[in-house]
Amino acid sequence: MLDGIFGESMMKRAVGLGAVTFRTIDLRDFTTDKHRTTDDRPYGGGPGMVMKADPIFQAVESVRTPHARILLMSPQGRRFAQSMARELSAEQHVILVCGHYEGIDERVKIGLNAEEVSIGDYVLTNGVLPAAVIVDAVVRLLPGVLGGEGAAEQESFTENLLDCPHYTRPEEYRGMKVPEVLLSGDHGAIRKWREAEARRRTQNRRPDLLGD
Ligand code: 4FD
Repeated sequence: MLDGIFGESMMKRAVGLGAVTFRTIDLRDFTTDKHRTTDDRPYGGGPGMVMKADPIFQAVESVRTPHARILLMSPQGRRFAQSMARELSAEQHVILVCGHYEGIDERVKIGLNAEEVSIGDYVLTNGVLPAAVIVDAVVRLLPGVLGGEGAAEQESFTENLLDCPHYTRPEEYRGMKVPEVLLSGDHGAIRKWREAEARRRTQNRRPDLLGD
């Protein structure tokens, strides 16, 4: 799955620019038993399986550098947001650990000094899609990766507001017109309209972004 994502055009451009390098490793390659077991039954009983500590330790230790930041994808984690994407885009080395099953042996988090990160309040079968979300959000912030310079900066969430509505040609489509102000050429009025629309949308859809 990750190799598919890393083969996507924005990722390829980023790699081509030398802005980032990727490496995927398979936890099963760090097991020692015949069945290449990465999970086991939970101590204390109960349903589901738990990711064993050793394959994860071995895998991470095979790639970690002194400055590496280690993230564990988990619904129990700190919530990923644009602010963290910005933070990670300044890191030298990020390692994303994608677990399966119900959970990961707690000693992995402590022993590897790993941070648990969640992309939202839902449970997926594994951490690969959350890791891909983080990679995408971070890579597009790297210098030169997005077409227009600064394009990543002037957008939704950089000032804690939702984005304003956008329009392109034609001026009228199926009876729906482009707001007059956007055709006016009055850049001051356009800026004010966009800001007011962004605020109105944020108030309606995401009042949490304005309030607390
Ligand atoms: N919301 C997320 C991350 C992982 C995941 C898993 C413990 C489950 C959702 C550790 C439980 C890993 C998220 C795998 N689902 N599933 O970011």
